[in-house]
Amino acid sequence: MKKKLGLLLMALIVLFLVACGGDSEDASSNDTGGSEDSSSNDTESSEGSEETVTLRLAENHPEDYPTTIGDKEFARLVEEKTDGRYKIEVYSGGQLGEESDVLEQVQLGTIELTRVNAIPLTQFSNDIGVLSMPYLFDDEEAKWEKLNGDVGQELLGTLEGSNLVGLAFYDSGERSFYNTERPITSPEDMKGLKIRVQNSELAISIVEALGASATPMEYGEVYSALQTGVIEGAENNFPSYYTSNHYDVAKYFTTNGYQGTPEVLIASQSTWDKISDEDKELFKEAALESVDVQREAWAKLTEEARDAVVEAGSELIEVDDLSAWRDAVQPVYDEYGDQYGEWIDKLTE
Ligand code: GTR
Repeated sequence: MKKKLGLLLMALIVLFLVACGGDSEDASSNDTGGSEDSSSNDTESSEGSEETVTLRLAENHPEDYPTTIGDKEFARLVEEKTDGRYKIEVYSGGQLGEESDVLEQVQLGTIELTRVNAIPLTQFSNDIGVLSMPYLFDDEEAKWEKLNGDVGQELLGTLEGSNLVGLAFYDSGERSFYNTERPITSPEDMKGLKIRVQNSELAISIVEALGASATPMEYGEVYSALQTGVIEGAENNFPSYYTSNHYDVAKYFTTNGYQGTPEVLIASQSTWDKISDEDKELFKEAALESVDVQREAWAKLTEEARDAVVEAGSELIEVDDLSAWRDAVQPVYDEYGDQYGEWIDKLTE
């Protein structure tokens, strides 16, 4: 009896050991699969060895749009610099939601990274609004020296406390007005037009200073709003006007390039807090190094988009002398000048 019990006990011990061994193998292979398939912020496995952490980056533009090209270069560089400790998967085409929903999720940490325009960021850092002041920058190269340098980093730092961490700026050229109604040659022609704007007080102020009425709306809703007459116009750069097909429904494009707001690469604070200081530096380096590739793609698509919309029948109303437009937005400087004075000096001196 004793012998039988002893054998049973031994068999149980062997079974237990086999089961444990099997489990640990499964667990580690599951971990690797899991972190590749879904997002995970755990930097270490249960054994303490390092594994790949997969992060998702939300992008609202299509696959071959310049910001997506920048995101992918950032992803490539992060993977390379961290020796594969981090992998970033880019979800383009708004798969993860519209810009403001994505921003909320990034704040919550349910999406780890995103690329957004700087205008919607104004609701989290007033200071960042300075980048959307009309006719702020005269010289593109000087602008990029500032944005890629200390002033740019200082501005991104003003997001602190909003659960968003700004990593670098991407090019978004200049925004101009387009509409379904008529050729707009001067600010007076804007009177009474219903214009879609991004979700920002400053964007509303600018459009109102021009005598038009501003309707804040998500980017993904603009095409049908133009088509159905809910709005009569919008504003954006050539690449967005083209790839969103807005040119299909709003063919009068006035080249008054009134706003040079850049794009921004953003990390969630909760993701950021889980990254080691060394790796944070590598992320920042990767973000800044990806800017050149993004800007090159930007310049290329801007040309192509301009040609393509003209080819498709858009009417470009060329504005050579911007002085009337600059005068018309003066009330915006009267309203925001004090608030932004110091930043304007830093960015343009
Ligand atoms: C684009 C920008 C998008 C989005 C869009 C908009 O230029 O790249 O992220 O902000 O404008 O007007 O909503």
